[in-house]
Amino acid sequence: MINRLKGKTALVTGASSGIGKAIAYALAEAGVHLIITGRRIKLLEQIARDIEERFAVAVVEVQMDVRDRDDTLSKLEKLLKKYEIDILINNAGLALGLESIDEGDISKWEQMIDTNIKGLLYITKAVSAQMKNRNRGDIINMGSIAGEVAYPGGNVYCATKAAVHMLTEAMNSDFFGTNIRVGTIAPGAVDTEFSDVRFSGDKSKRDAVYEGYEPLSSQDIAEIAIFMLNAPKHVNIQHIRVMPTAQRNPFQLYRESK
Ligand code: NDP
Ligand code: 8X3
Repeated sequence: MINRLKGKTALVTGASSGIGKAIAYALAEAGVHLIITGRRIKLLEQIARDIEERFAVAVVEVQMDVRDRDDTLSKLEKLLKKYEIDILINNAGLALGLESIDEGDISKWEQMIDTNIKGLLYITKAVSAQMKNRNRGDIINMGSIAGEVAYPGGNVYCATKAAVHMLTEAMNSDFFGTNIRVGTIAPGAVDTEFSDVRFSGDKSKRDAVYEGYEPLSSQDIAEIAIFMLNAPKHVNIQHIRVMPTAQRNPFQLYRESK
């Protein structure tokens, strides 16, 4: 396959674990220089040095809580003065809890909305302005099957991911006439720290999510991201829904019994 990515620069949000981390490694393997962000700076430092040792790319790690608008925008302003960002992976996100609306925890709702929607917007505004000036750039927004099908207790998380999907549509519309391409990846169950976070570290609840079938891996999603980004310039892959073969939708998950 032709490598159209070598020498580009990507900013990956939420690169300290799971899907974002796997995308960072896959981009590095393709020869892409990286700016990796997240709150857990120690993890980002380890990942950055490991990538630099293994691949011939430069990696800059930046501690960034995307909920903090002023800090995020000021760090991005500095980064954008120094780097030309070709690829933006809007991946940072989380689900918290699984309570029905009437029993929901408002602070959890706010954290999901502030991270999954508002954080994505702050970053996109800053980075896409530079992309527009350069008339080039690729943006991948991490959506979810949860943004297409609501399931019990998913409520606010599902709504944030539906917003992400609509923002991909909106960005494609706003960048009409430019070379900026925008796409969503909407996965079903991926085995990451996602369920540890959702269930506040409750291991039995987390393990139950992935029991009796083969979930998607972060690497599966990274391969899809590379496929989208490596497409020829005139090809804009706007949306990919990807599910484990055992999971056809949130309600049909085939688990092998022990
Ligand atoms: P992980 O929990 O493994 O990774 C989440 C990443 O988001 C971490 O790197 C975390 O970094 C970062 N993050 C969370 N909150 C913030 C914040 N406030 N500021 C900056 N970074 C933040 O889960 P996944 O890899 O699974 O999740 C990645 C994306 O994929 C999310 O958007 C999720 O909704 C989506 N997704 C996941 C699916 C799954 O089944 N796992 C399926 C469909 C979509 P740190 O803690 O260091 O800040
Ligand atoms: C993560 C997938 O189905 O747990 O977005 O919401 S799901």
